[in-house]
Amino acid sequence: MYAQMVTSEATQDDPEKLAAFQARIDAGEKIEPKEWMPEGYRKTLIRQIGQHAHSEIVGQLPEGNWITRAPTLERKAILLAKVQDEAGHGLYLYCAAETLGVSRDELTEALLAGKMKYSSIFNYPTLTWADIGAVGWLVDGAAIMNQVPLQRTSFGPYSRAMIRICKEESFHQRQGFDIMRKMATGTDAQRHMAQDALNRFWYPSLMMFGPSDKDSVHSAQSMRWKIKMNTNDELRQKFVDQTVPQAEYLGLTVPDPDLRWNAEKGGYDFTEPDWSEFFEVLKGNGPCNAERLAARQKAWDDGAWVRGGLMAHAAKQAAAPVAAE
Ligand code: BYC
Repeated sequence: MYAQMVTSEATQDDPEKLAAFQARIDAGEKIEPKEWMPEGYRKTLIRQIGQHAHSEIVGQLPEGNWITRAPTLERKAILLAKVQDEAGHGLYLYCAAETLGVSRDELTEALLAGKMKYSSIFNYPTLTWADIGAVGWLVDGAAIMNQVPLQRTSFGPYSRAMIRICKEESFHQRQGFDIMRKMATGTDAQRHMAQDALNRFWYPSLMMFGPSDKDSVHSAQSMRWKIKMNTNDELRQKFVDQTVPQAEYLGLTVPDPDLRWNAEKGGYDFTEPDWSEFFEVLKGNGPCNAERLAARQKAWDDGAWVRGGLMAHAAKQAAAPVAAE
């Protein structure tokens, strides 16, 4: 079903309808689920929203890994709340995808079959407590940079989900920065851990924005449809410009010897990530790909009895005669 919806290139869209649709997008109107939309628009949304939902759910794993080892009760409570928020974000996004005619089960099965992606960033391990700081500061920071413009995306349910998600992401980023501040101003060993976390998470965070514009296959059409509001390189540049002064404030060094302020362009020149590493991670060869998918597969298998029970209950309810008042 998912493959049929997403990989089929054939569209029978009427040119007049297409033009009227594009005019609505250009005028800034929101498109709602039951309204006519081109097949390509629907498929692109299912792909992007579905991948985004999977990222939120898989994103719980590297952070959940530290709940039992958070250094204080307060840090534990905060991290627990953050990880629960990610589950909620996944839920909003699966619901938005469902309005396009694909079920949450189908999306999960596509993920487990390797037909859908989730963000490359979650294929990197969280080795120390400082990594939880780096994830909040850099990974949630990159997520916000990407998601704030998506609040204005053209598809109504996606846009509304983004508004709620962005509010919570801001808190997530603040908690990450707060952990980094504490570590960076702590003992030598803590400062070393903070620097090490920045060293390992800097380039994977830059990769979150997707390949460079020349290699981005979907950007041009997605921007015409306002499914995406900016190119990958535009957002990456904004992220670097916002984050470098924060690293300086923390007294940490961004692991890029060629990082320079470029007054002419009003932004930093920086070294691109190693794109061959990015594409290897996308192919399933990152440090944690197998572990992440195995965890999702186990959760899916362990939940089979709940899904089965709910479906049996729903079928029984549907078959039962309506009780007289
Ligand atoms: N990882 O043509 P392009 C978060 C794929 S986490 C994996 O530029 P597009 C959070 C791309 O899918 C952040 N795959 O694609 C959660 C495409 O392959 P397919 C999640 C990537 O879609 C918990 C191919 O590369 N955020 O929020 O126009 C804790 C070519 O790329 C990645 C979202 O998902 C990647 N990094 O642009 C903390 C935001 N980058 O699909 C934080 C919504 C690219 O043809 N998504 N690919 O097989 C988007 O804005 C866009 O989908 C992207 C990619 C900018 C990510």
